Amino acid sequence: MTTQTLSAKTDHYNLKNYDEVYNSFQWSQVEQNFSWHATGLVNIAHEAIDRHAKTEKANKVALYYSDQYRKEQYTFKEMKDYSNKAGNVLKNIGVNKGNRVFIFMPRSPELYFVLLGTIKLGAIAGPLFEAFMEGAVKDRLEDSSAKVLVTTSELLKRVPVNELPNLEKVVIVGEDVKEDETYIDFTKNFEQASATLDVKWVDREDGMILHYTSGSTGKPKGVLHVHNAMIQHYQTAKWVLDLKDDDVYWCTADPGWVTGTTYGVFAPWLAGVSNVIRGGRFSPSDWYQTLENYNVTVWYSAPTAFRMLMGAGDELIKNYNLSSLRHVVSVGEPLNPEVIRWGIKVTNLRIHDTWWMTETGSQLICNYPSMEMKPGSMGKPIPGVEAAIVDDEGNVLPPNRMGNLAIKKGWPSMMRAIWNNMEKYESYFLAGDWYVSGDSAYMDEEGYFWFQGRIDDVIMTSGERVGPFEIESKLLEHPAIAEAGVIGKPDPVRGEIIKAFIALRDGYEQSAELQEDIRNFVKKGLAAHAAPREIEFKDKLPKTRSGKIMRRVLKAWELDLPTGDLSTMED
Ligand code: 6R9
Repeated sequence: MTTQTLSAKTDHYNLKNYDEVYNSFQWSQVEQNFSWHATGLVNIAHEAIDRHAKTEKANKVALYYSDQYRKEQYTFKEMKDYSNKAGNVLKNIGVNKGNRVFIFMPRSPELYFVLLGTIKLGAIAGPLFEAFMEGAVKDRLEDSSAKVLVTTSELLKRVPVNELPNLEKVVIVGEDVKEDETYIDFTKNFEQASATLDVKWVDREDGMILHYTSGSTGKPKGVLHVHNAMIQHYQTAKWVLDLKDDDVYWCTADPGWVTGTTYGVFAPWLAGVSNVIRGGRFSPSDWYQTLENYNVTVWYSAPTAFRMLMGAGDELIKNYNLSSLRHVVSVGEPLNPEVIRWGIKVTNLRIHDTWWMTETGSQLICNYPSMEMKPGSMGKPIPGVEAAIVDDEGNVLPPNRMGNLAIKKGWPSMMRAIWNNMEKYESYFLAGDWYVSGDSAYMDEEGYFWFQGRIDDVIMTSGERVGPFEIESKLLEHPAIAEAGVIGKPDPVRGEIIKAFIALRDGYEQSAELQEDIRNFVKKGLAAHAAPREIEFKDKLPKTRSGKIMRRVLKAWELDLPTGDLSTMED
């Protein structure tokens, strides 16, 4: 265990006295900021955008958007008008409170207008990664009974519209869209739409966003978040992102990942700051240029990106002026101490780790700017949140004992349902009271939490959370494959790479050509990032008596580790 600490100058940060605030804080103190205080009803999109359009912030830039082809900016007033227009496009085709509207498109200003417009109608937005292939798209639209999909002409090829009976309308963002009963031209309708919209006032417990996330067993789960989450989005923007009025903030995440909505949309705009969104692919020079061009002050990214920037070399970064940066934050995977050291070397800033999950809706355990930092530790729970290490019965373990990282139920942004599967939802809670994260960790004597790994087998590759089951299911659709088991294999750059163990059907011979064919099959059927980089052929795979593939055994073989208890293993 490393106890090396890095201290901060605390005077100018938002959460100056963590211990004092932790001991006295109540979430009700934050609630006073929002409109439900007066009316009992609320809408997170109104609070994030429209509220500021009525103040001196109306002409402040809310969104700085850029990609390879576009460079645009929008004030809070313009964001209000354009999200109203997008809302009207959806309202005119019958979108109502509670309907699921899925958004399957690359980052663009329109994506953000549509997301906000959907939520303004009281409907539930379902953002999807543009990398998804047909099977992945279908699973999610089917499970959620989506009524409307907003996509581009390009991505429409991956939407099996005829196999989705609940899907009533497909809104296409693009040129020369042929309209009929099903297909709607976004651009034409957006131009004609009114910029005035009656925001639907909803209960704070009403749903607003549905993020699908992978588990190690079963299909991807729809994690439902409600408007009430805004309390924590807002407060963590202050405490953890340390956002202040004159900040220019950049969160690099795509809205297909919860980080790209909670911290790419809601948190910065609830806090009323200028938000940078960069479309297109990762490229080190592009990213440094983005930081320089917009004079970004607060930057939220992920260890995989930091590691790739590190890999691009310290010479490259010297070509850019990053002197505007004052606070750097990380999420998604454990933040390696070497990365923190690199950050200090090249920017003179500490990178602050934050731990949370799709299911938790916002940050829970963090390194605050005002806190002494222990590199390699995730930090401490935010005020208003109780975290502990518990055993499998829910008993709290003493310091330095590894166990289940658990959170006392009831923080404002906690998920409220797994769509269509309340049994799964209930299974997250031990003894009714502790939310069990599925991560293992320990807490030291000073209350710092140290991440150890996933208890189940979910793979984190380049910051994407990939469930082995989804990949295995796809592999089994390949005519040559009898059995497949997928694991994450540690990789210094990507966190993990995907390795597949495959047993072939009779009559098929292993070959390099077949490996390539299998890889392409997953690429086309699921997503490029889900395709196994390594494939190994086996006569058969280790399985439990109930037929579950034992990935931990595959992993142990691969890494030459002890296999652990094999009592449930089939013969
Ligand atoms: C926001 C997000 C959640 C899982 C989580 C854990 C891993 C996230 C981490 C971290 C170590 C951190 N994770 N942050 N592990 N240190 N700071 O990532 O949501 O995609 O649902 O993933 O990611 O394993 O349980 P999600």
